[in-house]
Amino acid sequence: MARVGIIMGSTSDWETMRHASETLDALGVAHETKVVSAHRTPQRLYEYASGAAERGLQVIVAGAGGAAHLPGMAASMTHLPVLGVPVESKALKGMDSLLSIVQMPGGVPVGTLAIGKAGAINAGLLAAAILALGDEDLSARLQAWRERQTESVAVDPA
Ligand code: RP5
Repeated sequence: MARVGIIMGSTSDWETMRHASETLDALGVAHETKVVSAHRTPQRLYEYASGAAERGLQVIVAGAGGAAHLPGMAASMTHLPVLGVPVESKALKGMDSLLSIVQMPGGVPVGTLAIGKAGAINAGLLAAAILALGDEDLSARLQAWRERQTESVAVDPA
């Protein structure tokens, strides 16, 4: 059963959001991926976010670009932690996405990550870290992942 729900505003976001999915795959975290648009499919968003906890999801990762209301609207309809990934937009390079996602009013939090691929990878890692608080096996896998990353960093630049 999926523990993390990765949602995105458009199929065009998949190139970015697939990195969150691949990170969760690498850590052995069951997850699902769906296109859910705050603007184009508001009813789908309502049903997804309001039913997420009941379906067993524990964390939602939401990626969107431009006027990126998806993470905030999802957070308004669930008590689950919502991690927002600003997708890089063509017109404003993702600054619009970032500011749309990060500047939530007090009371409805969205954990906002970096713009683009780095943010998607880190959303996967952060979702895993949240779940690892109550899952020793996952915690061990996450620590091993971090150790492998450390070991893979070259000492010499060339
Ligand atoms: C947002 O509009 C999506 O999250 C996407 O990043 C952006 C552009 O969507 P498309 O026009 O490519 O479908 O809703």
